[in-house]
Amino acid sequence: MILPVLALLLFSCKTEPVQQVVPSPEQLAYQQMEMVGFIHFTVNTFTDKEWGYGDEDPAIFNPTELDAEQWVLAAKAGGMKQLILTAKHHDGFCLWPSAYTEHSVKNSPFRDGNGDLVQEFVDACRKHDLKVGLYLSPWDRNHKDYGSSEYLTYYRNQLRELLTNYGEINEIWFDGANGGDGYYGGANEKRKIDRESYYDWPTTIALVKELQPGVMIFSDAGPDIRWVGNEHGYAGESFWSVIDSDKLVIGGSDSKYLNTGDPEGNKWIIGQCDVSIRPGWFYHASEDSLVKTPEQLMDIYYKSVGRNGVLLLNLPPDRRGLIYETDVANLKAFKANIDAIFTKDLTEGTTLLRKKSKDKKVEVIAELGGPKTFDHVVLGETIEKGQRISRFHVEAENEDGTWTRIAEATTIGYKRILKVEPTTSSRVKVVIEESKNPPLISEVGLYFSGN
Ligand code: FUL
Repeated sequence: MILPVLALLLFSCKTEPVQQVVPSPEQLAYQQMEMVGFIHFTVNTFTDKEWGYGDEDPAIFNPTELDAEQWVLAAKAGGMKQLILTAKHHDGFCLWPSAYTEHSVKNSPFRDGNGDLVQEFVDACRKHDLKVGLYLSPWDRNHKDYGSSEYLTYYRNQLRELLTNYGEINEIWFDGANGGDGYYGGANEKRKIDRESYYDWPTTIALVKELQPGVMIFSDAGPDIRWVGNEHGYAGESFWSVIDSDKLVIGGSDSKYLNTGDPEGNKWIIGQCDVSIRPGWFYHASEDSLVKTPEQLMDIYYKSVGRNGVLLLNLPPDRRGLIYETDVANLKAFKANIDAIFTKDLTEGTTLLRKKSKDKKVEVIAELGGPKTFDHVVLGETIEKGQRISRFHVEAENEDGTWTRIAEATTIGYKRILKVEPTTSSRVKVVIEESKNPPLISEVGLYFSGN
């Protein structure tokens, strides 16, 4: 049951002793999407590689049945609210006919060299009401100037193209892989860059926000959305949306730190849990039998969305330019599973009591009006007011009036999903043990997977 914010404020409107970092309205809306999708597609799909060297002949980019609407419909059926396309991966090949390079779709057989896959992607997303994100790899193993300041001009020119020619773009994704060997216009050498200074990120970020004021920027360091430090889709068991931005560097942040966040941090930066539905980010026929099962995807869901993160699930199209049948089927089964569990909230229409225990702990008690059986507890904080709770537990009342502890954890944030042993009870209590400021619970839900 969702609790009205006003009642909660009245309940706990004492002094606010500690400064509270809060999300922007845009971040709040982003978090509410819960699941977004990734599309990794480029020359790698045709060379069977994960990282192209940069010397690929554009002629190999030849999807025979490409249909961006099929991607969008699959993602939508899987519960995703946005898709992010690799407009350019590390190999430098551009899926749009950039005016600044010949290394693009314009020199490929795709749509006889007249294609623009970014446009097709954007059109398909808009047609079916998905938000649009673009990935523009800062590392470019094709470009001759990579490593010098000229490349930064090239990179920003490309951002300008992507952020002015395709209408509203909702997210820009800057990955952190950087520098190393590559083709570099034929030099075939190793190029090292200084992660802290080379890209002059503040200038690029300002440009992005100037061109698209509403856009959300992802990187290891935000400013709006951050990496969670692994590519398994797992947020930390304790997971703060707040983090100290001074400790973060794009492409050089401590992955353990990213995986927990920091209640003492100075910025709200949403944690985005990226993972591929296959072992690789790009499609490889050899991995057709290794597509994650609905059960594996569920496990990821609990460890991402269920721990206050946003899940970013990659669905790589194959050489036809279509998301492979197994991937689509498993994705749909995953979503059906989520729907089956989380459709009927057993607290709906019942009373939630808020009180303080004898030892001054805030308790929220759900009166279920008779015994109900559940095996999932879903909690949420009123994150508009910040993420506050750092320890809590859940108890269920027994028939004889005693209480049994059924779950305990640390952070809640936007959403915390706890799987518990099947429990039958008429009253369930959430006890907040530690909280930075007065705790504000916005949601208590109880669900049963055995319906
Ligand atoms: C990383 C890249 O190196 C991988 O190829 C992939 O794109 C992943 C999502 O980000 O930084």
